[in-house]
Amino acid sequence: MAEYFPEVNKVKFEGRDSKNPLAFKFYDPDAVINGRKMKDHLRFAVAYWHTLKGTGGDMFGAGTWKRSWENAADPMQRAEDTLHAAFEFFTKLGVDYYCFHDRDIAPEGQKFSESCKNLDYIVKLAKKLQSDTGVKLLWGTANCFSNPRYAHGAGTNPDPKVFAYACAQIKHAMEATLELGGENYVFWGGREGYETLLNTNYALEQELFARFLQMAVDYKREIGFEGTLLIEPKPQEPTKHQYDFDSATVLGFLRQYGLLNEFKLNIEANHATLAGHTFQHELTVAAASGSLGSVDANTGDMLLGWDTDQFPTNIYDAVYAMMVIQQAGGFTTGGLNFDAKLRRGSVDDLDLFYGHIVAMDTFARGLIISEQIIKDGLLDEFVAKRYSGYNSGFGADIVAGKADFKAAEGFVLANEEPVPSSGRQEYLENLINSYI
Ligand code: XLS
Ligand code: CA
Ligand code: CA
Repeated sequence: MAEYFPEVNKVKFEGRDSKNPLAFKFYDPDAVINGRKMKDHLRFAVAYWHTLKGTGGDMFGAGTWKRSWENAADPMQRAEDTLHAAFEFFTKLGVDYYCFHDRDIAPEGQKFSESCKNLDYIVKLAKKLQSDTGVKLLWGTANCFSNPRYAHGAGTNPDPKVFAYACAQIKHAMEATLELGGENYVFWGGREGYETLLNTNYALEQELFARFLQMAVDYKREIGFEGTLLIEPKPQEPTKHQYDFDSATVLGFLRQYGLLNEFKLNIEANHATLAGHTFQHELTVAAASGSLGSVDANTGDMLLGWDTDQFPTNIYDAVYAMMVIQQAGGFTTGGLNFDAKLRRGSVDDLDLFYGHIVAMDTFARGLIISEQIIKDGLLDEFVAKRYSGYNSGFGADIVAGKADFKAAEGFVLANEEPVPSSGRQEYLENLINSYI
């Protein structure tokens, strides 16, 4: 069996003072924090598409590297070699999970039936490698955006033939996910949206999208898939306006169509910033509805307005994200999937390790620091005090739904003019800095 990363042994935890770039400084998988192992809090996953299939290409130029696992002329042989390289990478890096699109792991055939056959063959091999290594599938998904047939969308396509094709493709990808014990199934609607309203029946497309998702829910029940269905918001790119714009939009849509209990959200950091929000905001909105499912952990570049999918290295972002995740009770079926790709100039295979190691260490620090902040309780205490007026008197009546405008008027007449008390933003920012 070929070895694809001969220069790397298993990446180990060596502690903060280590100067070894192929060791973890903060991520100590079996260390217990608040009764749970670090690896079980963080549930790291590798994204097959970027890590195994990325080429370094962008819209201005061709790929800048060619991986040794992509050498075979026959596409099925290439898929097999890639799968072996993938599991070698997962085990050497020490992640417990991976994620894929159907077309990442197996090539699309001339006909739908051939595509299904290709996928089934690779799924069988993946199942064996999963059981040999203990690596698990965090989520599967279908690529319903690359093939030209999806130019005008999948579940919102004006042509029912394409709608049907997407359903059939997702049916098969759900079956593959079930077969591999996947813990979630993701819907990212890259082309569910519009380029111009001049040719778009917006109302019908919304209805179609709801029908599409309901069919997925029905099929999930039919085959006994017990994982979580996730929707991944993104405001645009490739589509000018994507229907799953952000957390709030998706939650409103799900509520409107009675689907709120059927789906949770997969929040991607870079998509949050594209929507004009922070990562922390998107996580908070999802968590407030009990809909925080999983996370695509990456980052954009604040000077660039597109989806650069970089490896996350910002400690503050990781701390704020982990605070929301942990306060929402931590991950159940979800995890932290590194939907991140190397910069075009990072051309070596080894750079794949460096990218993941810094990302894992960043979130390990995020976890350690956020747990300390939560445990000390100073921030919570401040927030609780800020809203304490709602615990009694007229405030409690408001929360209990017992107040009305007339009662409010009576309350105002009987009380003194309200004066603002300090929100203490700078004090709190200083408090956070004291932990970092
Ligand atoms: C693209 C998305 C995509 C989803 C899975 O921007 O991040 O990769 O995560 O289809
Ligand atoms: Ca993503
Ligand atoms: Ca992205």
